[in-house]
Amino acid sequence: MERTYLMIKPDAVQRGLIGEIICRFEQKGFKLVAMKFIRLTKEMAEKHYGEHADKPFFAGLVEYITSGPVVAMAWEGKDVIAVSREMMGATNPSKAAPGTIRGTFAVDIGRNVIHGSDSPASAEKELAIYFEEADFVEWNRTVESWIVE
Ligand code: YYY
Ligand code: MG
Repeated sequence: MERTYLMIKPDAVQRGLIGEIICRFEQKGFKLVAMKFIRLTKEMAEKHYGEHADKPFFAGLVEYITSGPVVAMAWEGKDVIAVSREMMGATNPSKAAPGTIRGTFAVDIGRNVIHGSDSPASAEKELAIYFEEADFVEWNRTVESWIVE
């Protein structure tokens, strides 16, 4: 089953949106398989956002993402990588469709409340930054057959 890395960013934690955001992925039918409440070190942040190292917003991005605790999560499910990106909405909340997470809870690209892996390769890379193999919990959801045929 496909896995992705989702992270509730410091602004969403500060604003009391942890429950709201987790609720959406639970209700959709995705399965939580790992979760940590942590504060990123500068090294973790630079690794996570390595692809943006030469962008003008990089320093501010690292400062923001390390400014307070985040909720680091691994979620599993059918097409979870692409579907969770759709549920998040566009990177710039002003362009994010109403009803998406960013479209509902955010207005500024620098405070866009959630991160989600954008491909299988980035999911693998990002999950490895936050989790060891032992952190992933194997569990059977009793409703599984009512979610996936
Ligand atoms: O994957 P996603 O978070 O939707 O966007 P990315 O293009 O990977 O950029 C990562 C992160 O950087 C974005 O969530 C906000 C921030 N950012 C920014 O502050 N200013 C930009 N012009 C582009 C991205
Ligand atoms: Mg990205």
